[in-house]
Amino acid sequence: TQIIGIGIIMYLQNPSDITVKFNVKKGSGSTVIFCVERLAQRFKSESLNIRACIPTSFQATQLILEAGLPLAELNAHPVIDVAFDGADEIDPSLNCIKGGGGCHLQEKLVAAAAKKFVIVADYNKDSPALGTKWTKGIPVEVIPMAYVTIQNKIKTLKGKSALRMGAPAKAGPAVTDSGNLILDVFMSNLKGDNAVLETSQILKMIPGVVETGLFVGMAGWAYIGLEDGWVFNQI
Ligand code: DER
Repeated sequence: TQIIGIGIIMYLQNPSDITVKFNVKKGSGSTVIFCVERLAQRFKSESLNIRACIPTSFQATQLILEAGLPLAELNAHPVIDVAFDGADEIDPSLNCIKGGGGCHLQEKLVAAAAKKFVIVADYNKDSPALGTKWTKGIPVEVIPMAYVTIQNKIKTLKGKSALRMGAPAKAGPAVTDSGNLILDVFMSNLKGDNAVLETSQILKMIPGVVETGLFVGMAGWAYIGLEDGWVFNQI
């Protein structure tokens, strides 16, 4: 019995059994939907041994419930066998930028609790260096009362940032599932493992930063959907 995550985390029999053939779609969390659908299908038709699915967001919770999979929470299952999630960009070492959908805090908590973290994404996300294809900055979740001081600190580090807004769905800033704000941060060099790790550590050290969307050295596998519908398995 294992645990898996897809913007969700679940217990499953064998992650290598999961072949996901998905269309190319963009947006926030759209790719992992195909993964959940396939898991739900196999859960029903093959009695796949999924004990618990742990969501990474409100949206993932809805997805699990709609798919008829067993919903659970991280505190009840702190050790996860496999986590599946999408990404906004993936570099050759499988470092990722996540948080386009603003849920990277919970996504990282779930991924960090997983023995295996698997990315499912389309070929547009496969990149030689982070920041090349995803040009909207590194999503950084921050404590609301400190967002200006954090922006100032980022400036002293020669970076730039923008407060993510909720429009058109909401006036004012986008608010995360944990009640925080998001800064989209532009730092100069994200090429290579050291640069990514260093940037992640520097940002994390700023008081008031809750979590960054840099997932460094966390993913062990990536299933990359190709234009012709096939999936490339990158390890
Ligand atoms: O929000 C995120 O962290 C995800 O990486 C998400 O942006 C991926 O979404 P997509 O599969 O719809 O591109």
